[in-house]
Amino acid sequence: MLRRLLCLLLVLATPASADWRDEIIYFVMVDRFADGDPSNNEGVDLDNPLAFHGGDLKGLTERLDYIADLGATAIWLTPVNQQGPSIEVAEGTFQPHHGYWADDFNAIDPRYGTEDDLRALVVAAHERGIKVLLDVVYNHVGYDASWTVTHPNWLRQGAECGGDAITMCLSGLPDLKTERFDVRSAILDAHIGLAERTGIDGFRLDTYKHIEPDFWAAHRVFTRLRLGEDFFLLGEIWDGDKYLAKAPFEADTLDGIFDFTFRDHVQKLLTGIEDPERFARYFTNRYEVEGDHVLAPFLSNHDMPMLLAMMRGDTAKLRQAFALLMFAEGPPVISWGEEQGRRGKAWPLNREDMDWTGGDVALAEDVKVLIALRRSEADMRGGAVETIYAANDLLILRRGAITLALNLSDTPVPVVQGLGKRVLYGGDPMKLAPSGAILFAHD
Ligand SMILES: [Ca+2]
Repeated sequence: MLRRLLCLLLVLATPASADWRDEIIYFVMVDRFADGDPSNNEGVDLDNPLAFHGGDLKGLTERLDYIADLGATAIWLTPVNQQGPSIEVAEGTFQPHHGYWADDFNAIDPRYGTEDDLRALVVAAHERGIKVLLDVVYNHVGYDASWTVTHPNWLRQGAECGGDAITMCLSGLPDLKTERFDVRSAILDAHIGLAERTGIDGFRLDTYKHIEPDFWAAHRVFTRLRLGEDFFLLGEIWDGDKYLAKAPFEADTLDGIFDFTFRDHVQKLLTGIEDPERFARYFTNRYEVEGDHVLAPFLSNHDMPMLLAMMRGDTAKLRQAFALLMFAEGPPVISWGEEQGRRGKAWPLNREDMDWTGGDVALAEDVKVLIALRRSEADMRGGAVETIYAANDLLILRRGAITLALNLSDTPVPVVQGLGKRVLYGGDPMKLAPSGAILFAHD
């Protein structure tokens, strides 16, 4: 009996991140995904890439079946707090469509919807087995936000802005004095309160490295106390990799960080800048993390050009990238529309609206197959990656009983048949197409 109880306790004590290693995360910029309520389209200008485009929580909820059908098991959505004023930039009027320029952390921006809409989204997502990660900002408020008038002593502005990562005013935004107890109370209560009331499963934490570690330690204590042990914390640390993950993982202030190096190496491999041997060395060593913490690989995010744009629209190479993404350790992250060939160039053109006419349907079908394999083949999620061959424009990697081969040349190559009995993806192994990818199983 005691033994059974101990086993049960061990199961209950499993960290949140252990489950998250198996998730497929779909990233949605709320304003750019789906417009479910035209009545809240204040200031919408579809011709201006810097303006609001009308997407909202209702639209996202209505499209959850699309995300479930793709095979994603979690969504990460951009912040939904009430936003501050627009600003004028060289490119035109810049509205806070992205959600990172908050005015009021205690209110939802009506352009995204209401708190009830967020709650309804979470319920509908959970009904489909999809978890919800909400993006929250603790580092700054929007330009000319209300607190610049009502609580100026809570903010660093102008001459007060420091020169280090913690006290700098990122992009000139008013920097929250997160070292102050009253500021901490206000912002922790706001974000954690919203999470309590809406039942979300975790936070994506913006600008992690711009806030002092002891704030994040307090944050972990409060999220554990009020939201439970399983509440997942995924931090954005620019250039994130296993080295930058070390401090927050050792301090256990985060469950995971985004792996920025993954995108960088995949892009270099597929554009011929990095040879397969060097890539294989990186790929087999990228995932050395403390305990059950995770590094989340991705191909593109909203702060960089889409990978497809960097590969001049070559969708064969994007298929190779997706094959690597689904073969990589850590929960893969897919940006909205990337699966159907969204190819936004540099900012501000990298945040296009989701194409609900389907985009590149054949590509999306292949991505679905790769996602389904990731979910059905346990070896594609668990265990280390090893190199079988990496030279002469050919890369062959193995995870458990699954082998992935990529042809990096522009001529067909035969791949040794002994690599596996069953072809899971990618056609004829005796004639692996230029920029082709193939997955085998041994059983
Ligand atoms: Ca709308």
